[in-house]
Amino acid sequence: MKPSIRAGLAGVVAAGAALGIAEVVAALTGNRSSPLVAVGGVVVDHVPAPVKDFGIAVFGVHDKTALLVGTALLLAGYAFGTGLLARRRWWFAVAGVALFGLVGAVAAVTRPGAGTVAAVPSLVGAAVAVLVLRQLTTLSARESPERRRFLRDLGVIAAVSVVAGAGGRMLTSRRAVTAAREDVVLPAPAERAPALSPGVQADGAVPYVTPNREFYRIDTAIVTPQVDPFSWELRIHGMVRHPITITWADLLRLPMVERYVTIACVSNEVGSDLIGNALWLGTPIKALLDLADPLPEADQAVQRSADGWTCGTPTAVLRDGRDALLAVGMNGEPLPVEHGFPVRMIVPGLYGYVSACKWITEIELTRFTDFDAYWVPRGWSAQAPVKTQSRIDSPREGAVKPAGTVTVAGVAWATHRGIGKVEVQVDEGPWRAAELAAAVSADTWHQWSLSWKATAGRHTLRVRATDLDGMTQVKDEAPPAPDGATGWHQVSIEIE
Ligand SMILES: Nc1nc2c(c(=O)[nH]1)N[C@H]1C(S)=C(S)[C@@H](COP(=O)(O)O)O[C@H]1N2
Ligand SMILES: [Mo]
Repeated sequence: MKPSIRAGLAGVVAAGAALGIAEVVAALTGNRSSPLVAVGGVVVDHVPAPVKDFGIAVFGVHDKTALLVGTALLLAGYAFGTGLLARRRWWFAVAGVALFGLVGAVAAVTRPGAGTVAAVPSLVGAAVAVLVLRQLTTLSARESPERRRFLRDLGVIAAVSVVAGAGGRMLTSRRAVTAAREDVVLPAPAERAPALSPGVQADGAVPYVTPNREFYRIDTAIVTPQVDPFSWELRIHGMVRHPITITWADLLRLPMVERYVTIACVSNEVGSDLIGNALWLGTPIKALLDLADPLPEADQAVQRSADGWTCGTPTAVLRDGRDALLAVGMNGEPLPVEHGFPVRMIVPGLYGYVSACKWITEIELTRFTDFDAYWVPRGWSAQAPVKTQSRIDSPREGAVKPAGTVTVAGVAWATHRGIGKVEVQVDEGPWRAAELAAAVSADTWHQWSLSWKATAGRHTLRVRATDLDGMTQVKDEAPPAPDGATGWHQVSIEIE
């Protein structure tokens, strides 16, 4: 490699290190202090209109990408030149880096609402660039084997810079979305949920309404998608007569309803807890679908999230009048980020993987024969109504209790069909009807309880539910795949 190329590369990597570190510092001092974001903002604000129009005309919708690529090329050229300078005239190169840092700092400090602290990321970045440039220039000037060290250090510093930059940007967007969520004011519902009667809660069962912090979470996201509500859009398209796109502001103007709905994961094992009941605030999806006017053949509504996950719901289910909601609120607050902020789907009666798309950005009307959503090629059914299930919450497996009256309690669900009865069996004795607590609607779980006169010894308690169609929970044990576990939950306990 020619000495001049090495020197230039050292300059480019030093600039990369500066930007990477600056992103990390910016994540701590606030989004707009990032030199990239600040300089970008200044440029966008000051580009003369004809240049902007030219950019849009030439690059079309990609004008932002073109701006970014153009800026990166300019920067790389400048950094290459600085690297060349560093070989012969070190202090000129330092001045070049300082100028680079100063531009970032001034841009950041003069952005609307910024304080002097906004200069810090640019200045720290410039300092790091000087150190990196010093190190690489020294190595590059020496004879081999130092040259090999030059290449190694170059690579390591470049890699660390990329990781730091990406990590910093991720942290920054996380903070920005958290702040945006805190500022959200949810609209008042056109229809409130009825006040909960104390009769919904059975002693010994989990809370009838699951607090957000305790609500189960299932998704494929390695890092939680950070979706800014103000750039959020939902596109309804595909086999429709009138494709539509709505923004966050459009959505919040639609009539909202409040509904208690229990959602469950298909992966829930018998007796397990991948299920929760919340008060959702949202707008019925039916009205939006009616506007888009799906073609009669479009039997599948595929929902797609900001991170590309998909699920397919029967179009008919979304339009049959049930409370299928495009939801924005959960238990009185905006959706928590990990539960889909700003917008998700909630559909009573179907497992989450075929209905409850979080961070939703798209609904594409299509046919089940034409598209398999995320979990279908992985061995799960395309159609998945929630199976009738029940669970004993107390006593717990392995509990030791004194003889006398023991309250057996838990939850039962057959969402959207509703629970008709719950029965409990002690050992191989007769099935006894449990007392069924009230429930707001067929779309939520029911709690139940039974007083049992416990005698000394080891006992097995079993539960089974029957839905309002008269179908009793399936006894045969089956694993969750492909469309939901079956079997009766039982616990073994000891009475002293
Ligand atoms: N974007 C996205 N949405 C998703 C998923 C996902 O992986 N990605 N998982 C689904 C599954 S399998 C379930 S059970 C529910 C869980 O919702 P929760 O995490 O709010 O409880 O979300 C559904 N929505
Ligand atoms: Mo799930």
